[in-house]
Amino acid sequence: SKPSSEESSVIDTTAVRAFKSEPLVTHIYTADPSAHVFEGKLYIYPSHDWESGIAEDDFGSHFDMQDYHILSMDEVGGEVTDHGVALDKKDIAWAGRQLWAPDAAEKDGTYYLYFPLKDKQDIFKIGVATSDRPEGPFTAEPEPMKNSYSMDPAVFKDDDGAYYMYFGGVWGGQLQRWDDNTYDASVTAQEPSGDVPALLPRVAKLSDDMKQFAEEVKEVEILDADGSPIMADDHDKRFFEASWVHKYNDKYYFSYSTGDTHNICYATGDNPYGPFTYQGIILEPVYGWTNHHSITEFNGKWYLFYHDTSLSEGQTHLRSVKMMELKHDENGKIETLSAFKE
Ligand code: FUB
Repeated sequence: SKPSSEESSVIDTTAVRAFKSEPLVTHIYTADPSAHVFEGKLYIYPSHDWESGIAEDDFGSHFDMQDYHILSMDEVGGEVTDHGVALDKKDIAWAGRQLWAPDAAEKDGTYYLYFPLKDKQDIFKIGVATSDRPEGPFTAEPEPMKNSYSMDPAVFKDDDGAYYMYFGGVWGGQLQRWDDNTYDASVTAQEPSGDVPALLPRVAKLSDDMKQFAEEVKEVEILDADGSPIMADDHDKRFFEASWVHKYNDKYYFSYSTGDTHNICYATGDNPYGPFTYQGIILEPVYGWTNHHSITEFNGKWYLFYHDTSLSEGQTHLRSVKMMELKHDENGKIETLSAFKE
């Protein structure tokens, strides 16, 4: 059946509770924070939420973002700089609508901003833009990345210097329309249900110039503890959107959002392609429908970057980026975090 974002768009019992962290900036709304350490500083690549006036629907039409602003800070708890507009939709030749959750990478002194955007046919693709500075301004390539689709790109650099892009998102992110890397326009917002495996995120190694995939896009398997695939009806655990990969003690941690059950979960594996085995929840539901994160080490500590709607008092498309410390225990397990004080 057709999912309804109305049913659970605001988890209102949480609204009255106290928040553990404050928004990193309050002069604009920011979301989907991808954090990286570049040149010894913390850079955050968020979506830039604003009030477009577009009505909420299951495809996320109300998330009608027009540009990106990049944030940076020299130290945790220090001043946060907004570097202004780093890339504007009007400067992207293939743009239709909706600049969603971006990510960034650096190679040989060039910075790459990866962004999901619907093309003029209203199909999500992934674009790339370059700059010689981490904060931009970025210049977009004239075409989206070949064979890219859906949204929420996350780029992971492995210790051997190879870069991998993880991507995909269900419903508004259109992943349910892609099977075997082929688009099926007859599928709208339905995702599989019943006794079948859930939809899976995608991965591909990046080319040397960082602007294309170097190989065919593959599915990223997420297995339950018993080795069986996570099933479509297991909405507490199944992949929905917001892929992220970090490496800790030689293990690969694939983390993601479960969408309509609002968890950030993680699964671990022995190589960048997976399979990844489900381990648990990193971040419980936040205030607001979407839950989207990144995980980065900075000056010897690990941090979780996330967002919520505390500043807009629950408007699901007007979010604010926050951060808090994250801990791996002696067995590599990540302690479950709540965005709320006890
Ligand atoms: O910001 C738009 C979309 O909301 C993102 O792409 C999703 O991950 C969700 O956070």
